[in-house]
Amino acid sequence: MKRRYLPLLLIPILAVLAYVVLPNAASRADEEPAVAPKNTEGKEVAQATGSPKSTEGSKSVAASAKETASKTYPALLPGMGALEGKVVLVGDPPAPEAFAVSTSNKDHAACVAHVRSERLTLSADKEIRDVVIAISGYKPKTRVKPQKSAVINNDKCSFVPHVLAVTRGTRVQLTNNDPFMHNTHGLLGNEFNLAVMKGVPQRQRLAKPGWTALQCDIHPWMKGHIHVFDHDLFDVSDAAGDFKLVNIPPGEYEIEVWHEKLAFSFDPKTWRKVGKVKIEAGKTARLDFTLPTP
Ligand SMILES: [Cu+2]
Repeated sequence: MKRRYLPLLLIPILAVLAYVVLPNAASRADEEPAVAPKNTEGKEVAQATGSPKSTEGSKSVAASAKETASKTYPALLPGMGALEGKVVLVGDPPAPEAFAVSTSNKDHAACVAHVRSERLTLSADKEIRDVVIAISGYKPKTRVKPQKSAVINNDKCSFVPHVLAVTRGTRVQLTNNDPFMHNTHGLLGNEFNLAVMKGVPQRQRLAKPGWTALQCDIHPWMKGHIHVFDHDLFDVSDAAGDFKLVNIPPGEYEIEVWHEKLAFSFDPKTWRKVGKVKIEAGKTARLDFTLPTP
């Protein structure tokens, strides 16, 4: 390789370092704790974006709760079992992380009221959103099919959902609700960089299994994650910390998890193991587990 191209090699290395190191380096803030408010019925809801005091923030919270409520799972097939459970933080929630929307950013005014760090989103009962739960080392007998639908929306300067898990080969649709441009930049596992305008969705095939980090280069605080699996026995916990895996062949399995802040791993082989389960045909096993506060 010619010497003048060598500095180009530094670009992806610096991008990865910035992604991994900077959020951890920024730790102290006067931000409100990342604990969700209760809604009028006393049920906890996700504090998806923004201050709960602002009108726009309240709308976002309502939208997030609705999104969670509408999550559906396939029907249980004959001879198969299921697993469900809840993941809760044990210990005191950590201090909120510093989170800054640069005042020099052209979209500062449109974004600042709505966004916050989503590296740890808890309900009022410390239930954890965005934990990826999977059956460890599962190898399906037939090659997994791509999912028919998967969407990441750029909404009020956040990726929604913050963490997406899909089967290998799925084409994720990238949409934009904001009246200005975002770009969705995938790093590590699946590399891509697509500009996304309102009303002009983009599609990206996710061919590589493993972790893909997402960022928007126009709004550098926008971060997200995609996990791509070679099987379909996984889920991402919702705002109430709940998850469900359906159509598991009967047997004994180990369950492993990933979380951006509480159970982070670069390598799918080193995900945190949280328990063993026995799956029986026609039955739904249960595994509730905790993750310790960092
Ligand atoms: Cu953006």
